[in-house]
Amino acid sequence: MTFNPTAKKLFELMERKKTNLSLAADVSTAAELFQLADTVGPEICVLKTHVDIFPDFTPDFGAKLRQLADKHDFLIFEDRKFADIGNTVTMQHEGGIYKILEWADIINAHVIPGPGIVDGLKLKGLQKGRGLLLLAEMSSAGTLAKGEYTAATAKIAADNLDFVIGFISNNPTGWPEGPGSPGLIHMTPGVQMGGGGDALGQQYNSPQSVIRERSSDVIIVGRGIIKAKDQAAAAKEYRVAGWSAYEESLRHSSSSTAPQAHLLPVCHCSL
Ligand code: 5BU
Repeated sequence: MTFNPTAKKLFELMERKKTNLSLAADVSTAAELFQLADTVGPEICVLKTHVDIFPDFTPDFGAKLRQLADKHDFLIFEDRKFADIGNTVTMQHEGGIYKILEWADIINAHVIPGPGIVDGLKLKGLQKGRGLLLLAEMSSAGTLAKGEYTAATAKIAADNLDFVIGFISNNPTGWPEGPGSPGLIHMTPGVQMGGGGDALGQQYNSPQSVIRERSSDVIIVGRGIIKAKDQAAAAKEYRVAGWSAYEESLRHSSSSTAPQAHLLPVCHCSL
C-alpha cells in the first residue's frame, strides 16, 4: 500500500470525477497545451506533459498549468523519464529552466541506474508530497523493459512506498510475480480505440483491453484525442470507455477470488 499524499489525491479525484483517463498533451506549443487542458480538463484525472517540447516555454508555465489543474481538478504528470544517478536527478528535478519539482505532482523514472535514482528524486520530492511512477514496461516495439527488469522494478517500488505511487506498465496482469505491491497504481500509454500502431514503433491497445485484460488502472491517450476533430468529444469517449471498463473490472473482481492491483487504491489507503 502506498503512503503517499499524491496517490491519495489521485484515487479520490478519479472516483469523484469518474475518470481514469490521462491525456498525453503532446502538442506543439505551450499556448496550445493551455487551451487543450482547458478544453479536456473536465474529462481527465491526469494531464501528462513533456515540458521540453515547447518552444514558447516561459517561467510562468508551471503557475499557469497549476491554475488549470485547480480549475478542472486534475493532477499534473511530467513524463520526464529521469534516468541518471541520484545526485544528478536531484538537480534535474529541482533546477534548470523547467523547475519540474515546483509544478508536477507526478514524475517518472527508469530504474536502469538502480535504486539510487529513487533516493535522488525523493530528496526534494518527498517533502513536497510528490509521487513517482517507475517505468516497469514500455509500449514501444522491442522494449528491453521486461521479465527480470520488470520484476526488479516492482521490488524497488516495494522498498519505497512512501514515494513510489505506481508504475508505467503495459501488461501488469502478465507479470510473473504479480503486478507489484497492493495499492500501487498502473498507468498505461499506447492506447487508441482501434489498436494498431505508428510508424516509429508505438503499439496501441484499446481502453477495454488495457483495463480489463491487462489489469491497468489509468489509460494514457495522446494522439487518439489530440488529432480528433472534436477533442472534447474524443476525450469524453475515452473517459467513458476507460471508466466503464474499470467498473466492469471492479464488478468482476468482487465475484472472483483473484485480487487485482487496481481494486485496492480505490478503497482509500490509510494515509
Ligand atoms: P500517443 O500519441 O497516444 O501515442 O502518445 C503516447 C504518450 O505516452 C507519449 O507522450 C509518449 O511519450 C508516452 N509514452 C509512451 O507512449 N510509451 C511509453 O512506454 C511511455 C510513455 Br513510458
